Amino acid sequence: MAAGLLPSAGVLLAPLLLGLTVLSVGPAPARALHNVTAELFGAEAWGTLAAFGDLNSDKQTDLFVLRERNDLIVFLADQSAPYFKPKVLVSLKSHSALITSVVPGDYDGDSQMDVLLTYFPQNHTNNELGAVIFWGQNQTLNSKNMTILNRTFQDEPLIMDFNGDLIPDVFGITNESSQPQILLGGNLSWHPALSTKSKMRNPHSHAFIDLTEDFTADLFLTTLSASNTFQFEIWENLGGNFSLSSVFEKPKNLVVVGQSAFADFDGDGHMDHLLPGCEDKDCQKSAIYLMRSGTGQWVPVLQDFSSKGTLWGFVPFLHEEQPTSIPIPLTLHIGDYNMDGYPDALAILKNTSGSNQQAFLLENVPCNNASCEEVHRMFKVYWDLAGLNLIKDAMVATFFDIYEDGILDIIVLSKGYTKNDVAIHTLKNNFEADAYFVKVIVLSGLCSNDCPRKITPFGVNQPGPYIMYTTVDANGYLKNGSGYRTKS
Ligand SMILES: *[C@@H]1O[C@H](CO)[C@@H](O)[C@H](O)[C@H]1NC(C)=O
Ligand SMILES: *[C@@H]1O[C@H](CO)[C@@H](O)[C@H](O)[C@H]1NC(C)=O
Ligand SMILES: *[C@@H]1O[C@H](CO)[C@@H](O)[C@H](O)[C@H]1NC(C)=O
Ligand SMILES: *[C@@H]1O[C@H](CO)[C@@H](O)[C@H](O)[C@H]1NC(C)=O
Ligand SMILES: *[C@@H]1O[C@H](CO)[C@@H](O)[C@H](O)[C@H]1NC(C)=O
Ligand SMILES: *[C@@H]1O[C@H](CO)[C@@H](O)[C@H](O)[C@H]1NC(C)=O
Ligand SMILES: *[C@@H]1O[C@H](CO)[C@@H](O)[C@H](O)[C@H]1NC(C)=O
Ligand SMILES: *[C@@H]1O[C@H](CO)[C@@H](O)[C@H](O)[C@H]1NC(C)=O
Ligand SMILES: *[C@@H]1O[C@H](CO)[C@@H](O)[C@H](O)[C@H]1NC(C)=O
Ligand SMILES: *[C@@H]1O[C@H](CO)[C@@H](O)[C@H](O)[C@H]1NC(C)=O
Ligand SMILES: *[C@@H]1O[C@H](CO)[C@@H](O)[C@H](O)[C@H]1NC(C)=O
Ligand SMILES: [Ca+2]
Ligand SMILES: [Ca+2]
Ligand SMILES: [Ca+2]
Repeated sequence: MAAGLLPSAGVLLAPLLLGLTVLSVGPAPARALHNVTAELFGAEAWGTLAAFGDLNSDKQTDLFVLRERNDLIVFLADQSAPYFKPKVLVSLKSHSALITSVVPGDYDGDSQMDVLLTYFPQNHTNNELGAVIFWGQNQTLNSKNMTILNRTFQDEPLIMDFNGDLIPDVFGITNESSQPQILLGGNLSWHPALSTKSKMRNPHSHAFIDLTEDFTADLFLTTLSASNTFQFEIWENLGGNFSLSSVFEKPKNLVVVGQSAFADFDGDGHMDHLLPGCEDKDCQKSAIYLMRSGTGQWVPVLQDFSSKGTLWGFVPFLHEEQPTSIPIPLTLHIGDYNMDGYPDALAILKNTSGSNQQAFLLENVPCNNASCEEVHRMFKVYWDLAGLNLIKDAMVATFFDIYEDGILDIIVLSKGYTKNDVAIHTLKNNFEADAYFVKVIVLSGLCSNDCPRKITPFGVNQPGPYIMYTTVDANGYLKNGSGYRTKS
C-alpha cells in the first residue's frame, strides 16, 4: 500500500512526529482540513445535528437537525450545492416540548424510515423523558402521523433489535417498573427485558454490539454496583435470550467516567473498550483507558493533556434541571481518519484554566511510553490542527463521510449561533490514499409492499451500529466483524 501523501498544501505538523517511532511504511498523518460548510449548507448551517440516516431511500445519507429545541428538520442530500437542503420538518412546538434525542429507524417494519424523538414534556416536574415516533410515508415523514409512547423513560432509551426480527426495539427503564422494559417495534408492545437488579447509570452508555464474536450483537450495559460504583455488564445474546456473561469495574483512578466506545484499537481483529474520564471531579486530570478484548485490564492510552503551557481536560457532564441546550456526555467519537487501519478519535476538551473548549483529533499511534506498552498503541493529540483550532466553544465533534467517498470528514457543532442554537461546521478531510477501501452499509433488506421505485430494497438504519451521540460509530457503517480494516 502506498502511503497517501497529501497533494495539497496543508499545514505541516511534522515537528509533532519527532520523538515518535515513525512507521517506515505507514501513511503520513492527515493534516489538511478544508471548511466546506458553505458548499454543504449555504446559509443554513445551524442547529443541533443529531443523527444521520437515509430518510428518502436514495442511498445518500441525510442529516437530522434540531432547531429551537422543538423542531426536527431533515436536510436531504442533493446533487447540487448546497449539498444538504432542509426539506422535511416535524415539530413538537405545539406541545412546547424540548427534544433531547433523535433516532431514525424503521419502527414498524414497512421499509419506510421513521424517527423516534425523546423530549422533556411541557412543565416536566421530574426528569422523565417522553418519546414519540413520527411515521415515514412516501419517503418522507408525515408530520401529522405520530404515536406518543404511553410510558416515559428515566434516561435516553437504547435502540436495539432485541428479538432479532430486524425491526428496531426500544430499551430502557420506564415509569412503570424498575426492571428494564423493551418496546417491540412492529406492534409496539411492551415487555419486561432482562432480570437485572442493577441500577442503570445516568446518562447511560449502553450499547448493542457484538462483544462475544459470534456475529450477534450483545447488550453492553453501564450500571451501578451494590456499593454504587460504576460498572459494566455484558449480556450475551443467545438466540434472542440475553444472559449475563460478565461484569467488570471502571478503572480505579477514574472519578468522572465518560461514555464507553468500542473499536479495534490495536488492530488485532478484536473489539476493544475505550473509556474516557477524569481522575478528579473537575477534570483537571483527564485520561483515556483501554481494555483490550478478553484481558479485563484497564491500560491508559492517553494521560498527557498539556500543550504549550495550557492544561486541557474533558468537559464533565452536568445534569441541569432545565437544560438550555442538549446536554452532551463526555464522549469520544471514533473513526479511522487517516485510513491506516487504526481507529482515531475526536474529543472535546476545555482549557482547565480558561473557558474555551475545542475539538481535537486524537490519532492512534504506536506506543512510546511504558504505560501503554501492553497495548502497543496510544493516542496522540493534534493540538494545533488547522481548521479545528479555529472553531471556538465546540460542543460536539464527530466523523462523517460527507462525500461518501470512503474518507471520513469532520463535523463540529459550536455554541453561540443563537441563544438556543449551535453552529454547524463541516471540515473536509483531504487525506487521499490509493488504499483499497470498501464501504459496507448496514441495511435491513426489509422491503414489504412499498418498496421505493421498484429498486432492490436498500433498507434503513439498523440498531447496533447506528449512530447517536452516546454511542460509537461514524456514519453507522459496519466494520468487518469486530473492527477496522487491518493494514495491508
Ligand atoms: C467556514 O465557512 C463558513 C461559511 O463561509 C464561515 O461562516 C465559518 O466561519 C468558517 N469556519 C471556520 C472555522 O473557518
Ligand atoms: C405549564 O405551565 C404554564 C405556566 O407555568 C401554565 O400556564 C400551563 O397551563 C402549564 N401547562 C400544563 C400542561 O400543565
Ligand atoms: C404518496 O405520494 C403519491 C404521489 O406523490 C400520492 O399520490 C399519495 O397520495 C401519497 N400517499 C400518502 C399516504 O401520502
Ligand atoms: C400512520 O402511519 C402508520 C404507520 O406507517 C400507517 O399504518 C397509517 O396508515 C398512517 N395513518 C395515516 C392517517 O396516515
Ligand atoms: C399502552 O398502550 C398499549 C397499546 O398501544 C396498551 O396495550 C397498554 O395497556 C397501554 N399501557 C398503559 C400503561 O396505558
Ligand atoms: C407513565 O407515563 C405515562 C405517560 O406520561 C402515563 O400515562 C402513565 O400514567 C405513567 N404511569 C405511571 C405508573 O406513572
Ligand atoms: C407483538 O409482537 C411480538 C413479537 O412479534 C409478540 O411476541 C407479541 O406477542 C406481540 N404482542 C401483541 C400485543 O400483539
Ligand atoms: C429462550 O428462552 C425461552 C424462554 O425461556 C426458551 O423457550 C427458548 O428456548 C430460549 N431460546 C434459546 C435459543 O435459548
Ligand atoms: C487557557 O486559559 C488561560 C487563562 O485564561 C490563558 O492564559 C491561556 O492562553 C489559554 N490557553 C489557550 C491555548 O487558549
Ligand atoms: C508516560 O507514562 C506516565 C505514567 O506511566 C505518564 O505519567 C506520562 O504522562 C506518560 N507520558 C506521555 C507522553 O503520555
Ligand atoms: C473479516 O472477518 C472474517 C470473519 O471473522 C475474518 O475471517 C477475516 O479475516 C476478516 N477480515 C479482515 C480484513 O479483518
Ligand atoms: Ca416505518
Ligand atoms: Ca425487533
Ligand atoms: Ca487511524
